[in-house]
Amino acid sequence: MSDELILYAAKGGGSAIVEALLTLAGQKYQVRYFSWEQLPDKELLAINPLGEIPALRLANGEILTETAAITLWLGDRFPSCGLVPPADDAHRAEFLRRLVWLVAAVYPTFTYGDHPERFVANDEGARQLRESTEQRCQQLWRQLEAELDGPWVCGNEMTALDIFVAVMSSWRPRREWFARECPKLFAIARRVDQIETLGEILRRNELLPS
Ligand SMILES: N[C@@H](CCC(=O)N[C@@H](CS)C(=O)NCC(=O)O)C(=O)O
Repeated sequence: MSDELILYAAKGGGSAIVEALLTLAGQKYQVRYFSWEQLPDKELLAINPLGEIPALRLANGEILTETAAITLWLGDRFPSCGLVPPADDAHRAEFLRRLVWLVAAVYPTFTYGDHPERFVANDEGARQLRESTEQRCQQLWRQLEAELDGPWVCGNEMTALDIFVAVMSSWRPRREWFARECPKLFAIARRVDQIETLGEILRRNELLPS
């Protein structure tokens, strides 16, 4: 068994967040990309019964899924990388609240909006679900935009949450909408793009033009 971390991924998906976090944590990893047409893939279903990326195979063979869990695991394992504010940090509670909010409120708008046909019986229902999840997604981003009071999502230091924003703002309604409607989030995403190693990952994931 490989003692290297293996990331199960799909280009442009939430696995791009984990690629960036592993890179910032200075960890070597292999990436196995599935094509979107392949999903849900048999091999991936055996790794993650939800059939979702990202999934991370740890050196001991254990599988870690869920972006928030992977983020917190990285923070515990590599505390000096600054991705997760430590327990006694003034921004810890805000970090935890926003991390869970991103995966529990924003991410599901894509779960239902990307594949509405899985959840409703007919085309009209699918169209409505796609439309309502897109509205909800925009409303949530506006909420975060209104709350922000620092250069980064959690104050003066970049954290893992800024990486979430850079990747997720490349999804619907996409960066042009953020530039217009959520300029603070857009500025955060642009600063992340400009970090050389992260810009490379975003380009590899086709989230930024190459
Ligand atoms: N709760 C999961 C959500 C992961 C997720 O929704 N992944 C999407 C791609 S970004 C996926 O694998 N979609 C493929 C499918 O549902 O078939 C997390 O936070 O990691």
